[in-house]
Amino acid sequence: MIETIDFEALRAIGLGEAMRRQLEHGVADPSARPMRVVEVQRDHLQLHDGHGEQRARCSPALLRDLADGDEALVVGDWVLARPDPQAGCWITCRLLPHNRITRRTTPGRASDDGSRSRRQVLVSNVDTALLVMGLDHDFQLRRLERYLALVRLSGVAAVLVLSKADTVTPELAARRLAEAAEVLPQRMPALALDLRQSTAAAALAPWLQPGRTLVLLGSSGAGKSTLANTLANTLSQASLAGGKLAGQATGAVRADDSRGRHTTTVRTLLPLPGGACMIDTPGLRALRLDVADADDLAGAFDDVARLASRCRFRDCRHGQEPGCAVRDAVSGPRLRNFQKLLREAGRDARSVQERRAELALWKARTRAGSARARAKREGGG
Ligand SMILES: Nc1nc2c(ncn2[C@@H]2O[C@H](COP(=O)(O)OP(=O)(O)OP(=O)(O)O)[C@@H](O)[C@H]2O)c(=O)[nH]1
Ligand SMILES: [Mg+2]
Ligand SMILES: [Zn+2]
Repeated sequence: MIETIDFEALRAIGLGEAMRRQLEHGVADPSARPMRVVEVQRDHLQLHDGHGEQRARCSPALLRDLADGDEALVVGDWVLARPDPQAGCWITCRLLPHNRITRRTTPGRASDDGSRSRRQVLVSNVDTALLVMGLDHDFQLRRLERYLALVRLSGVAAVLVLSKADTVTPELAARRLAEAAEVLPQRMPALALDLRQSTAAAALAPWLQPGRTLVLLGSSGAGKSTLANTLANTLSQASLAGGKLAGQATGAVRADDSRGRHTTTVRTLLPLPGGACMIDTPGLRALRLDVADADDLAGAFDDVARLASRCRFRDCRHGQEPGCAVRDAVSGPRLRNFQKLLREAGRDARSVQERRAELALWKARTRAGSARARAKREGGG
């Protein structure tokens, strides 16, 4: 099986060392081939094998397995799939992702008390997240902190891309970069770019090595799809082989507040001509973090984490407590945002407990029900 795997082709859709090792060690099913999930639709998935895309469905056994762990296949996953003339492909196995970016969602009519929040994996197996934020009304440090926490939680490296640099003066762009640097973890790169120009591709070249997977994250209208298209176009002109252009739809933002119109509606993995690949995502309407406590926020709030060890009380919430080292050193808006994210986490933790309580109650009821049925049977028989 291993001799027949086209590792070179798989590299163009982001096969890195960790996945390669998994493939070399444990492919049990000789008729299955490794592929990557590039899109998830309601009734099927699109897979890529490094040469082209195929329609696929998940085998019932794998669906059951995933559902047992409250999971589903997501864009970026590596899978083994068996070709089938009728169904396109049957996915029989998912390789263990080496990272995943997750958030919490409150589906349906859920109220904002978090009682129905669920974990949702957005993408998996990513090397770099490009956090895209516009230099128009989209520029907002508190939202940036939220996105930073999202990616730091998953262990994915991030780069801040401030888009629409052409619409502001170089002085303003520089000031915004300096403001952003105040909330970025140390050594995290940040760039201000016009995403429609090939210069954007040149500036991002260090993260676009062959075999690398990037994901575009940011609010609607920030310029994610614009960047995907620029990279596809610029790189295909640069590479002799040429390549399929991304052709992601883009949409103008509202003039008064720069808000986007949610043009992109699904997450899609696009192989780029240079050998890297890019996952374009829809702007998230609401981003709830999947955090449990302050430790989970330490990646994005390293200053708070560092200073907290000097507070007088170990469980200091950096509110009115005496001897707080954080309150004096961290700016008010940043600290309030940290506390807000923590409160959300607390609500989610409670809702997990509530769900456990519900489950216990339900199990007890089922047990009581079957005990009653047994008693009836035995009594009647
Ligand atoms: N002037 C200028 N316009 C840009 C830049 N980047 C994006 N735009 C414009 O901003 C608008 C929104 O861009 P999109 O790429 O559709 O934004 P998106 O982040 O993909 O938005 P969703 O798909 O809705 O999440 C489009 O009209 C783009 O042409 C830039 O760097 N400079
Ligand atoms: Mg888009
Ligand atoms: Zn404190």
